[in-house]
Amino acid sequence: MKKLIFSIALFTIILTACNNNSTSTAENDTTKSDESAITADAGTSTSPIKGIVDGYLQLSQALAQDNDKNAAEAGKNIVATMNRLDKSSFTAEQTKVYNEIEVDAKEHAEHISANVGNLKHQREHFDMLSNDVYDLVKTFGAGQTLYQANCPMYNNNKGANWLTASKEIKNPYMGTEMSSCGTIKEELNN
Ligand SMILES: [Cu+2]
Repeated sequence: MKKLIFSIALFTIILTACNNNSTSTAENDTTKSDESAITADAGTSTSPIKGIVDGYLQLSQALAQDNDKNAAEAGKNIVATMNRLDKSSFTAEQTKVYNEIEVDAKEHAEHISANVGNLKHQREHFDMLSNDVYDLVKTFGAGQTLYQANCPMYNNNKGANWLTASKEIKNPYMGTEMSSCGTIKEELNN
């Protein structure tokens, strides 16, 4: 009897875990479509750097999948977004931080877009771009929860950071070869 109760308890836990998963996925989906609706309308209530963050997350996902072409496409999107960014609503502090990273971040995104066939070089620029985007998110907020993750092995164990919207590690530096390598360092809740 004890055994049976234990089994039921365990089964319930598993069920609950699965339910949680599906609920959060559904929630994410809803959030996503809501956000795009807002962007299509006016974009006033979203973070001013939302386009950059979206392009960055798209880039990270492409690198995690060893997809150099999609990475290049995402790099191009980041440059385009930055070129048409409306800075008129920035605060003094936001303007200062944005001006500090603007040229640098654009250059990294451009190199990533120009290096189809060279994932290694795309990842070198992604490493530096990640620091720029981190500074932006810290200053502007991303309008969504992001996490800073760390890969200890990249660049001969010098390590590198990246930003992710999910706690589940999909390593953009090691790619499919070592997809789950890395840890979450910080939650950026804004
Ligand atoms: Cu380069």
